[in-house]
Amino acid sequence: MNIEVCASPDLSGLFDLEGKVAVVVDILRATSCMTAGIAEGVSAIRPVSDLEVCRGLMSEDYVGAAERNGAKVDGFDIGNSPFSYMDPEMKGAKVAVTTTNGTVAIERSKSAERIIIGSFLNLSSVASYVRKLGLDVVIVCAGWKGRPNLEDTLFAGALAEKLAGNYESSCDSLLMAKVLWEKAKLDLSALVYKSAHVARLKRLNIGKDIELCMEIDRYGVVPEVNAEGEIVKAIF
Ligand code: 3SL
Repeated sequence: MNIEVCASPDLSGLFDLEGKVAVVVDILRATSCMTAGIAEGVSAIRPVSDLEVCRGLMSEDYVGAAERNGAKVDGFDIGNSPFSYMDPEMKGAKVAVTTTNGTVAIERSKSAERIIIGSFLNLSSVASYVRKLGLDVVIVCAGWKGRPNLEDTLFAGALAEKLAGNYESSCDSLLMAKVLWEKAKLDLSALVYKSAHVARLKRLNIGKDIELCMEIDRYGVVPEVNAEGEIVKAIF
């Protein structure tokens, strides 16, 4: 099987996702929120890229989650903190979510055979599930407004390491991700704390969110987009 990395949603047109599994990643923080939410009992998450579509879903019994440029959008129930998704009151809830980059990356992955949600929080489970699916893989990084970013690229390297032996590749983005991961893995936070997005988020005082998003294998779940376009817990 083959594995590639799409370093930003703006590059997705260069990848043929048909018949493949897209592993979408937005470490800070969208896919970490989705992983934590599904693991802690949120029943389904509907990702949408449009703010007004998301607002409309709030009248259909969805909890509305919206973030732009890191901040919660006025008028929505929650923003984009994993701790909001982990709130015991969210057990059984359905969430409609829109974020600056993460939900765009999911939207751009629509032509894939399967879309699964990756984060450091569920790294090993994603690797096991991907191996079980036995399809070619494209890791779709959310990046930041069309640019690649450090933390999603690191995840791509970490997942590639877990899949080594089963997958081959001639993708330089994957090679770069693996080299970066190899250098950073012993002290992941030290490097991520130098990233542009951590600097951007500093004004929001969300150090505890960042720490949580760096935890490896806190959860054993794999969120997956189902036929209705909702993210639910994959059964495997
Ligand atoms: O861009 C996104 O989708 C968000 O995850 C960004 S933030 O972590 O909420 O700033």
